[in-house]
Amino acid sequence: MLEEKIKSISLELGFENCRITKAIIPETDKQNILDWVKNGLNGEMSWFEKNLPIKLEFKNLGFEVKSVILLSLNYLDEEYEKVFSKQKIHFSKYAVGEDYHDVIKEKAKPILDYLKKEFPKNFFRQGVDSLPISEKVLAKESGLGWQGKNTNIINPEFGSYFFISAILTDLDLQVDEKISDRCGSCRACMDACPTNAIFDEYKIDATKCISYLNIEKKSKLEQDENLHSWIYGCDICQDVCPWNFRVAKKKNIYTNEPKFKIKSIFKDKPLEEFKNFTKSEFDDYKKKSATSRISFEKFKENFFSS
Ligand code: B12
Ligand code: SF4
Ligand code: SF4
Repeated sequence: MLEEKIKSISLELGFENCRITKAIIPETDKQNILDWVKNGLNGEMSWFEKNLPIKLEFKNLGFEVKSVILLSLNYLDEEYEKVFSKQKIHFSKYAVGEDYHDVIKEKAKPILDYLKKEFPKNFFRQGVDSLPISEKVLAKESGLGWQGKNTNIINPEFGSYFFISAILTDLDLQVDEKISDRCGSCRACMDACPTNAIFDEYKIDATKCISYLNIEKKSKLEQDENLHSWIYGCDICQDVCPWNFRVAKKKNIYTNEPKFKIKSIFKDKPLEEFKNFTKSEFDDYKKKSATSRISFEKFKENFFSS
């Protein structure tokens, strides 16, 4: 069966999970996304609004998208705690290895090759954080995980330290079932968020999120915009989640992807010394790194605002 074949290739390649859903964004999610933008909660991420017809309706993608294959790849390196836990400033777990966009694109290539060979008349498009689609909504619909109150997708076995990649196709594939929300009465992420960015259950004001402030916000940080010692991204609402620190940790769920291992530069010197980088040292360090989203000036600003 085709769906089983796609899943077995994905697992053989090292993806931890592969699920399938229809290319449909449920009405409640559509409305939530529209409200989010209407209320300006996307801040300076104007690229988010530009592509709403694609995000909500899969329009203008060059073919009629019928199904979406969702892949997940764990990124937490088991050495992370040892390398970073005693440091005074913090660097997010998803960005200490090689650039996940490149790594996942390369890793998923054999799936695309297989599909294109078997179905030469059909269309396939793969992306990770690169196509203007709602990866979390599709992941939730496919049962890759449920959407937690911190708004990340959580899997009952793997926790939430994983990337999501989607393959869009005009093939009509058999879909998987959703899984239930297992947050229950927990509010740990909401209580721990230092900026109150999670202002209500399942609702995030990106303009307050540290990950937005230290990566996506292009204008200068305001005096009251505190990065709470995070130089790149923020992991607090995931670190306090029992599905990560209790369940996944107990099962030793770490990345199996060698390219997500912590780059040696992080082991050679403490993070604090990164603030002395010259522009050329920074450019060198940024090569093949997930930190390529920020400029030298932004990187420096993050140090001085943290
Ligand atoms: C924009 C964006 C951001 C923004 C906004 C974050 C956000 N929550 O949307 C910023 C810059 C802040 C950000 C930060 C991070 N991001 Co980001 N980001 C994205 C991006 C590009 C789009 C997400 C999106 O569509 N947001 C729109 C809003 C409206 O979505 P939402 O908050 O999930 O809203 C839903 C819920 O609120 C729900 N809802 C609303 N009300 C209610 C009420 C109830 C009762 C219920 C049940 C639900 C519900 O409905 C909404 C629509 O579905 C995706 C990639 C992609 N193309 O999808 C990556 C993505 C979501 N990011 C990712 C990651 C890893 C992160 C960080 C962990 C990185 C870091 N360590 O710093 C943080 C996490 C911060 C957080 N708590 O969310 C991963 C998440 C993987 C996972 N396991 O979930 C993604 C999927 C990238 C990838 N391909 O792997 N990100
Ligand atoms: S990533 Fe940090 S700032 Fe953003 S919602 Fe989570 S805890 Fe709050
Ligand atoms: S910390 Fe608790 S409420 Fe937040 S996402 Fe995890 S289980 Fe859900």
